[in-house]
Amino acid sequence: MTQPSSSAENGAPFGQQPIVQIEDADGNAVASPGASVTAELTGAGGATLTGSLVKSVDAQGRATFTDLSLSGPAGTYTIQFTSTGLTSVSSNDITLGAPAGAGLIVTTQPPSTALTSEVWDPASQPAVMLTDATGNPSSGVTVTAGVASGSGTLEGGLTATTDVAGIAKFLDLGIAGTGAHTLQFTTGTLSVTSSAVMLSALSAEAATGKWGPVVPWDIVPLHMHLLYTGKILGWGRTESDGSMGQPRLWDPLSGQPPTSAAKIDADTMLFCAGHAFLPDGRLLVSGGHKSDDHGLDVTNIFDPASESWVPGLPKMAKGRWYPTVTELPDGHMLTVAGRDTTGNGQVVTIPEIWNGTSWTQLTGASKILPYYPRDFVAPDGTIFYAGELPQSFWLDVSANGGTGQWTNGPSHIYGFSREYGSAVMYEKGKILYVGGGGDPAWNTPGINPPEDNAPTATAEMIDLNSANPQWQSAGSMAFARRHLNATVLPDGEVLATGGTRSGGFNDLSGAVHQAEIWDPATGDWTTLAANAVDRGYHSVSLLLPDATVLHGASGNADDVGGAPFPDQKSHEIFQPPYLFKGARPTISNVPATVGYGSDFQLDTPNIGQVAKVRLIKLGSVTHAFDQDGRALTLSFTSSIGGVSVTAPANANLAPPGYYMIFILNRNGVPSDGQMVKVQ
Ligand SMILES: [Cu+2]
Repeated sequence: MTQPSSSAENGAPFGQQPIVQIEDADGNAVASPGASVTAELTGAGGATLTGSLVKSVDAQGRATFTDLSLSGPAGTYTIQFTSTGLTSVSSNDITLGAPAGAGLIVTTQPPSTALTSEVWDPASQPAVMLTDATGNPSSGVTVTAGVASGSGTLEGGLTATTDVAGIAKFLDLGIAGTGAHTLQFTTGTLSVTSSAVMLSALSAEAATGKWGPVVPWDIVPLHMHLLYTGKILGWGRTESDGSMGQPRLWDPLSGQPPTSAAKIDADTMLFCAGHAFLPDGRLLVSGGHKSDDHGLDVTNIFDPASESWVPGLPKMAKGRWYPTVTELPDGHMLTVAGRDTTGNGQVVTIPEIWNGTSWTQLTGASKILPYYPRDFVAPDGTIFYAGELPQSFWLDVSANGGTGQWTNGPSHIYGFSREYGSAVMYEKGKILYVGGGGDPAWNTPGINPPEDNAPTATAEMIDLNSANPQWQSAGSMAFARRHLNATVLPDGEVLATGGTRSGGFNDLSGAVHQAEIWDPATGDWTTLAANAVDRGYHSVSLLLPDATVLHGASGNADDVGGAPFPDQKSHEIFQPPYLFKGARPTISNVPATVGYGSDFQLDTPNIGQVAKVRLIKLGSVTHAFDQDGRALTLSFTSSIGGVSVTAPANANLAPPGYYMIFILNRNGVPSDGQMVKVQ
């Protein structure tokens, strides 16, 4: 190789630029078409290597660098040159001189291109170095950033303080505006101007989000679960030949399509069961399908570690078809309602609790509830029934000597039953119930709730943290919907997908394709992009670790009310607007397990950019409801290398098990979710 200059002027290109030759083991030049060489500064010292750091080799296998320079504290540095698959090589020592006189130089330039208001990636956050009249670094001095040219507004922390090396590193800058801008950094009488940032407007998708293509499955995956392994377990009613539907296990990261997902047979029909995750991440499935309106009394558990069903589990006292399973704070599992094995489709009135080895009936707590109750663990540890009935109820499983007791709660504003509306706990103790209603013929034997023929666009919310919780308006969607799915997003907003605005059970002539999003800060709904496929009865939506939402299925049902329900053996992926607002923060490390009330370290390169930390339980969705869904915002403080996050205070707020943890920047742009077990 040709060595770079052995001494370098601070901030100026080397007089002699390095040339690196690729050679074989015997020292012969090798042409190596397509190869490139990367230059990187090694060793401590705090200087920055700038210029074109990656060079493609020429026909003789030579990489010729043209504009490398060093800036920063005076000292001795070496440059390492690497090329994929080859032994790297280091330069001779380079002596960097002190900067001349008192001065301020830019050691890390802002990005050359960015989106308006984007929080720039940490590697593109500007840094400047301040030296005194003798050329030594000046520490502890505040440097202020501003816009030097361009009409935009600088956002983020506008001051930074020099460290012992004289470096002031900015952490979370961005510019709201379009076109070319430069930054000015000022301290005292000194100032320096950065290279240009060319800013682009946001794409339309930053307002509407974007739907991906229709992805085929072999089945209608109308029950769908995100496992802690990152794989998705899904099942429907039937196979293509009409035989009993069997679960599929699909790994979205495998690159393989869902049609090649492994089929993992269960020995009973899991269609129309209830389900939620156990504390250890296994999936508990309560009941299943004997015939329409008649359930099975079986217990099934899927183990994501062995990717198999646990055999020989004890049965429930009653069959359950359309029950809801809720994980209790103590890790036991509550199953409520559903239709029995025998009789005339009557509701099972007595809940049962799975203690890990067997079921116990809550004989003190008898109530008739419609299909798939929208149940949640409240902050006080009781169960809150949010609907579908207009009246809410509380279930205390420990009352009556452990036999349970229901008490009356507040009523919805909407006067009709919200059947096949969707409900989510989007924040600690806060529930949004949206849409539903619309079929007077869809009766629950033994009760007669008021039913309108049309579904509703209205939404309501309740704060269970308050002393006297009451349902309050949460605005209205642009479209009335029944059979919609509500999904909590990492940023705390709630996405509504699919459903139909027609009256009756599932008239898909009114299928709604536009997604809508609810902002809890404003209470406003915003209409987003439209998907391609009618997805009504038996559709699902599931938040994935990459912060997208899978929306799929529909149909695979007996015809109710004379309208056809086509089988939709597919899903579509929705990228919410936050994925179109520039660089995403990343989580580099998080503990595998966190204990209630403890502080834990979350590592991120996005120092100074974290605006929010969110915890979201892995979804277990069917029939317009995520039975295991909940999300909460965690408090944090900055720490070395990231943030120190405080885990949920107790299991009422976050029942034990697997959650995804996300960090978000001030624009609400989320990281990928990392799996963490709360215990
Ligand atoms: Cu169903």
